[in-house]
Amino acid sequence: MKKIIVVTATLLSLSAQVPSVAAIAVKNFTVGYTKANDISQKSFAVKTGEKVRLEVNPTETGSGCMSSIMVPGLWNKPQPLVKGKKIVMEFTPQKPGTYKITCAMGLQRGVINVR
Ligand SMILES: [Cu+2]
Repeated sequence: MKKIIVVTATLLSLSAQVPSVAAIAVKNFTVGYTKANDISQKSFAVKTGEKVRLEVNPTETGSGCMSSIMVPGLWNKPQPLVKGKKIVMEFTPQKPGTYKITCAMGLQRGVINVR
């Protein structure tokens, strides 16, 4: 009985040393948005296989054509730009290339370079 307890305790201490999934690196970008300047950073560089988290914090509500944001090929669901409403787009690029950041109809406002 004593032996079983010792083995169990050893296994528990070993498993505690295995890195958790949460330790995987995420490339974080936090940008603002205004109608006059659009997103506050227009160009982003990331690596294939790297998890990307792109956060947009609009301080104004968009109107007309550029009032939504998406990244065709990486984030395909247009998100409305609404004052005070945080947008979070998370994706892991699988192929190198140049991905446009656009409005819902595909007009370019920025770029994500994946190498
Ligand atoms: Cu548009």
